[in-house]
Amino acid sequence: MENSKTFSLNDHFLWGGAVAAHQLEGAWNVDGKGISIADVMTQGANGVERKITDGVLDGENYPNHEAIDFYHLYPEDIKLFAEMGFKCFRTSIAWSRIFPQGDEDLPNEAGLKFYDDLFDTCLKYGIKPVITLSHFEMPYHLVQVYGGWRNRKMIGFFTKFARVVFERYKDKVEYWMTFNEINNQTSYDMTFSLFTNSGILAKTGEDPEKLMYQAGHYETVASALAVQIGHQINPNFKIGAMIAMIPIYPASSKPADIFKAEKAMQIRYWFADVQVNGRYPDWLVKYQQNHHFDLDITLADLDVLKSGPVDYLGFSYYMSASVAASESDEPEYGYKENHKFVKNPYLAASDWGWQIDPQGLRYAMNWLNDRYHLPQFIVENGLGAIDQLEDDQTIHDAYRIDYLREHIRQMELAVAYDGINLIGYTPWGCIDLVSAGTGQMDKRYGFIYVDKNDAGHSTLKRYKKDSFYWYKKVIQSNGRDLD
Ligand code: P53
Repeated sequence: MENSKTFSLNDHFLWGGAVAAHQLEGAWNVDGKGISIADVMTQGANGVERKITDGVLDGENYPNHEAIDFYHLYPEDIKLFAEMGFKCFRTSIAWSRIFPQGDEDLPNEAGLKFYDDLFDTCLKYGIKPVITLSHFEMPYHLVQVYGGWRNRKMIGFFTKFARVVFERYKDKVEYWMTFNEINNQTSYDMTFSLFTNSGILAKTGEDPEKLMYQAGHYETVASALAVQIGHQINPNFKIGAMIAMIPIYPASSKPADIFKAEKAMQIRYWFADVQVNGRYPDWLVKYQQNHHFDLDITLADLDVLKSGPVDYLGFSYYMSASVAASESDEPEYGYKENHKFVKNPYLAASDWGWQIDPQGLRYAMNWLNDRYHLPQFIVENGLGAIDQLEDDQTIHDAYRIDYLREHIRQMELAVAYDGINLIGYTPWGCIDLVSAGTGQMDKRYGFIYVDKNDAGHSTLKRYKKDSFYWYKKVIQSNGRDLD
């Protein structure tokens, strides 16, 4: 399929892996770290939601408290990443290590020091840190006292945090992202995602949709300000958006299905529209007026949005979805109507029901390029699966290799034939970690197995899976050898 004339990943292509602080660091209350929103979420299971508790309660199981103890074990883990040949490593900075409560004037030096050491270790191996400022992990104090991102004060707390870490790591980090999967909170069941994205728990009688649009406004303003601050501190910084890219297809070629899919895409991608174009899309201005949301959006905010567009588009890609029109659809195609996904008969799904669609990645890259005309960075992709540690300490994860191979193929086609300017590729959970959605350890993504499971067994020992050796070969050959 591939021929050398059209093969075009350049020599600087950033192969690597991705994680998030709260999902692997553990050490939740060590060296002055404050409680984060991830610290009050219990372990769920496949099909069983995590609970959000009122603070940290005795007798509950909080998987992020220990996670895989990367906080103490990272030198060994980075060494394994280096052995695979990583050029970059995407992680996040736990906001609550730097500002334990979020509203202090001065940062916590021990937290800053941890990331200095972590980034130095990466750089020693020639691995560039790629850093998300906020990955589902704001200080819990900001939820309790200010109500999370429903409050305009959050813009100030976030930009203060951004400024401190930009200053501190300006010579160690070049690639940044502001908010992880900022658009994840557009999902229909907003209880969970409003909390993980925005630290908001809707009160009785409050409209979660309105809260999402208000939080989303403050977050896009904060993101644009962070882009400006970052560029002042180091003009070479590349500061990106980060969206959860789930293309939504029409279930059929029926015009009503096609139009509904278009509306569903508009709803899902308005965050990126604002972060890239520096303005609200027209449909959303109308929608917010029609619904009398009466949001706090000032003219000064709109100027800020204009002056802080992102440098590149980071996105996760795991799956696609589909929608079908129904008789009861309103002409407006409102929020809920667009989130009733139907099964795609052409696609298989993971054990967690995520539809596997490698070609959808190429489709997504084209769609994003046509819409945004920006360099792209695939900062998450992967298969959550149950792995078996054999008696001889091997893990045969052929299903994961198959998943990644097919996605990398499509990604390479998009570069070779569609002209996509792709910066890099960092598969999710390059070492097993705590699932964001379910809080499980048993839902694994890694090239490196961590001996810890949902039933409570844990040695935290690391083992190389078959995919470890495979990915090493992929990187060594710059994506040519995918067998
Ligand atoms: P988990 C939903 C849909 C797509 C991506 O997810 C998502 C989510 C949230 O669960 O999140 C991203 O662990 C996220 C990571 C997360 C990863 O995908 O639920 O950025 O933090 O771990 C995989 O299997």
